[in-house]
Amino acid sequence: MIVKNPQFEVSAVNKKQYPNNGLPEVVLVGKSNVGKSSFINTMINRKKLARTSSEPGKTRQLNFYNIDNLFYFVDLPGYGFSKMSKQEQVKVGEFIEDYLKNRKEICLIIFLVDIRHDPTSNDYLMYDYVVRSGLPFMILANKADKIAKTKVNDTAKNIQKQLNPIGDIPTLPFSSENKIYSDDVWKIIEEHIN
Ligand SMILES: Nc1nc2c(ncn2[C@@H]2O[C@H](COP(=O)(O)OP(=O)(O)O)[C@@H](O)[C@H]2O)c(=O)[nH]1
Ligand SMILES: [Mg+2]
Repeated sequence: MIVKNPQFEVSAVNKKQYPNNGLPEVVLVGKSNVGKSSFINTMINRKKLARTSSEPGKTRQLNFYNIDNLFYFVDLPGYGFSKMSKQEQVKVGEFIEDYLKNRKEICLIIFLVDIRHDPTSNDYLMYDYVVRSGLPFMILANKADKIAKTKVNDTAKNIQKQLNPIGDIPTLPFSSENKIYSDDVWKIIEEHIN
């Protein structure tokens, strides 16, 4: 897909601020710094539309990016942010869970993990939220540029084995630094927004 006119639309801190035009939503989920905002920028070919690197003060907001009036990328708050208090982490967890459970517009969840590491305990917790939401999702093993090219596919498969031993959830490598990975992800997105 060639994106022509991506627009940042709204940072929502409560449901009333969510868009109400019924466009499907593709949601980015993953721990802080895993690359959710960078993913959006890479897919839409804009260096800085989505704001990268996390801001501890603004954890409980959803950022909606309108992609050519076809769908939204929704940037969820990251979890596992070390500077966040336990209490705040619980609140962020509830905020995310509520959105995933109740938002009818969600058509696909993109679950990002870091290809360089085994999934963390927070990743497993979040994975369970996503599974329990019953929504379609895929796993992206991000920052693939950080490991040897020859190891990328096997490492992504290994991450899938850990999170999804049954092997029914599409799992692909990704890198915001390297366009070659975006085409396969676009294919899956296009299947879900139509
Ligand atoms: N090498 C590399 N760095 C990345 C990649 N994706 C994100 N980053 C970097 O990781 C940091 C966090 O990215 P960001 O998109 O803000 O993560 P978010 O907190 O999940 O939204 C930034 O310094 C990015 O430049 C990637 O695919 N490869
Ligand atoms: Mg971000």
